[in-house]
Amino acid sequence: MNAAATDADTEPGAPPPAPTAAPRPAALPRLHPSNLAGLPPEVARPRYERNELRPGIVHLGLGSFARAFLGAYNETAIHAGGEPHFGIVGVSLRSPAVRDALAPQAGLYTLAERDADEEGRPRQRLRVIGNLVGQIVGPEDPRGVLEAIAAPATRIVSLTVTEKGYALDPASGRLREEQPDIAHDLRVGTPLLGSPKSTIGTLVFGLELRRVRGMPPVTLLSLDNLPHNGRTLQSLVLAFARRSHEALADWIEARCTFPCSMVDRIVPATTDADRDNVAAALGRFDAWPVPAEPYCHWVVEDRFAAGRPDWHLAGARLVADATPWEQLKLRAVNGSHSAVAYLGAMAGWKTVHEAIAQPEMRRFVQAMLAEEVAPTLPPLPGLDFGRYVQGLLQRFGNPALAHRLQQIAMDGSHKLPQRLLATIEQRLAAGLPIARLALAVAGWMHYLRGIDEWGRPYVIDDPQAAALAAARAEAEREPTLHDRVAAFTHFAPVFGDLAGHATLVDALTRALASLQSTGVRFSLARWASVE
Ligand code: CS2
Repeated sequence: MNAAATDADTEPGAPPPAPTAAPRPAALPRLHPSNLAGLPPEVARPRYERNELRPGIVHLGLGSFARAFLGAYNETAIHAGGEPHFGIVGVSLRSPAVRDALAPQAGLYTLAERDADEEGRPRQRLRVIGNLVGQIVGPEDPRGVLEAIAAPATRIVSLTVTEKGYALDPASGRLREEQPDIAHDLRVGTPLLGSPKSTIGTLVFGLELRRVRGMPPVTLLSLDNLPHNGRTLQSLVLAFARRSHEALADWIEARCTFPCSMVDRIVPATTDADRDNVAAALGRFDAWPVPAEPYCHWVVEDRFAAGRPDWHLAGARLVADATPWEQLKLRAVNGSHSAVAYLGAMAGWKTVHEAIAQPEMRRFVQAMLAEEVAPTLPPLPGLDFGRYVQGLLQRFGNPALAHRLQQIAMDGSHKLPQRLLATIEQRLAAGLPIARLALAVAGWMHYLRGIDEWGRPYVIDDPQAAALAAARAEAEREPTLHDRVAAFTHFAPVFGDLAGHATLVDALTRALASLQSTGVRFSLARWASVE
């Protein structure tokens, strides 16, 4: 199968649809409810009546993360005796690829939880997941998506549409009304006059149908790596709705809820090798299995407008305020992931596993987390940060996951603000040093040149790629590296109020000079031990 057919194909802004039909090993039957009974005994499978599941959740963005995270928690909760009213209707917002792969399997797919045993030998636990009860492809059936959101049975509308799917201006926190899909949907204005193209427009139009039909409210649940993801989603939805009409905005504000959540599970894109491996283990062909680490962690605010599945039975932590967890996750897990991705890709390493195995990288990440990230985090009773970091390094070192650095490097302009720059801003305000965080940001700036230390070119996969290239070209006109860096920090979507900040510009200049002249490995070693 075409290697480009990753989960990203289902997300907004993703490349054009990739070919969908994976060549199927001739001898193997397709994974299907009719042949579950013959699976090897060690493969977990639905042990409940699938026909009794009711579609209570509409999920937008049916990529690998949603299937490995929401689908897995939901499955465990159902097995643990949770009520069967929360089957998932998955909505692909761009491409039919996932639907084409899973429809012949009646929505079944395999989750391959992978790590290594004590001797370092890769191992996996296979689980066939059964709670995906329906699929809709937005561009084919936009009305169907709105009807699903408006359906009487729907109680939760959840989202994994990646950072860029929200049309959020990260620096100001506002809806980007000029973004073409949003501008289109604002012009259309109401579901009576046409179909939406953007995620936020889709939500608002669906909610409008609910409201005019007198349906009960729903919970809107963001599962993306955004700061205050629930509150952020709420303010974007309300900003859009207020532009349509006040009564709708008031109804949403008064009746619907938007819990914040912290989601954590590493889910690399599926490769053909994964398909072959899973097929061999199942004795069935699954066109789109999902590999993931065994670890998963979900903290979600318990504010649901119309009930929720018994996700706590599956280990989800239901809390009043998810903020401290979310900051820990975004700054420690995602912040170091991005640092490893940009610096590692420039050094020519391919996967997180390979990059974190380099002693310089490991020491650098440890130092960045302990010295610069930890002091900015709110207290979390019972959390031993040192152990958390050790666990994280072990997760990054998982030899059974080929998590490509280029996958994490995608969409940097939408990731850096909450992963690295918020931490920098907080430290600068307190007069604290930022050298290591600055090396990570400089790693991204260095990466934007599009060619690694071995002279190998790659594509900058970022919705702002053209604007970033223009900003770089503009900065290049400045006479010194310091001036060039200063000019580049005026790229507002990423740096916001930090534009031209003297201490930041100094730190970035030192880091970039070192990366350019001595390379990644040497810079990592030096910055790991800097005072
Ligand atoms: C990664 C995340 O691709 C990325 O940007 O940093 O997807 C990361 O793997 C997850 O957030 C881990 O929970």
